[in-house]
Amino acid sequence: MTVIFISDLHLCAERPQTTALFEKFITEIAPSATALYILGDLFEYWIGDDQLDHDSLARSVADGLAKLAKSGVQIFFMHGNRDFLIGERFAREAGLRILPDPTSISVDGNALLLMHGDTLCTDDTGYQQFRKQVRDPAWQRTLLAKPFAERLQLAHSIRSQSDVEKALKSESIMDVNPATVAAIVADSDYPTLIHGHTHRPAKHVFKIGARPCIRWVLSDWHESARFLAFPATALSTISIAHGG
Ligand code: LP5
Ligand code: MN
Repeated sequence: MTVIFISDLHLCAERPQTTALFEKFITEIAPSATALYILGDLFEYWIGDDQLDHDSLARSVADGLAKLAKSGVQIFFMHGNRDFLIGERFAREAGLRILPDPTSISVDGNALLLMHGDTLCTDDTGYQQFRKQVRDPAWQRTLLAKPFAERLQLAHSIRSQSDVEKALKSESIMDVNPATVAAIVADSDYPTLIHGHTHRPAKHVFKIGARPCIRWVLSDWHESARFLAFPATALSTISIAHGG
């Protein structure tokens, strides 16, 4: 039984190479898995499920996932900090199930704890404050009632503001906080943790007290596309022939 984990594709019209890698992934690699877990930031941004009507890339991603689901692969999605507004319409049309963050699962007897990863970055207090605001259901209802064009403009403003603020933050502030990781792993009875968000792909083997622990960090798909086919010893890379 192979279960595949991906995150942080940040699909958008501006990165056609990533879209091509995603198409290759869902047609040639994912069909051999029993389940696919998308741990957030599938899209560069998501401003409401009516993005399916305005954005041809969003539409074709949903259709591609639906086809994969129809072929028998179970698909699960967890919200990221870019696409936390993905809702039930997208889930239905893409043939997937939305999971809460965190989610515990078992694969071949291995206990796994799945997260997007942003909640582990507790030193980034500016981001955590922002997250609290945008995950508030009342804030989301108000925003989702606004016209699409207005939401799009707001998303672009937040993206630029985020880039400005990130340039002022240290790398360590934007990484996971080890004590936060240790607390959640210990609380969940020491599962293998799998998350994305930080774009620092790695397999960390470490100890909490005397307990050996594993933390997989998934990769973004900007330069190369990588996925975790569990169980594995390393992330796998998808490449396209002819450098295309
Ligand atoms: O995303 P990334 O990797 O660049 O940085 C993240 C954190 N930033 C974010 C913001 C997202 O990039 C933007 C998501 C927009 C899509 C959805 C919009 C839906 C709402 C509108 C439509 C309904 O998550 C960044 C972290 C970094 O990861 C590392 O962990 O540091 O966090 C920030 O930079 C947050 C800032 O500290 C605070 C953001 C301020 C936003 C202020 C809003 C200004 C609005 C202007 C309105 C005119
Ligand atoms: Mn993220």
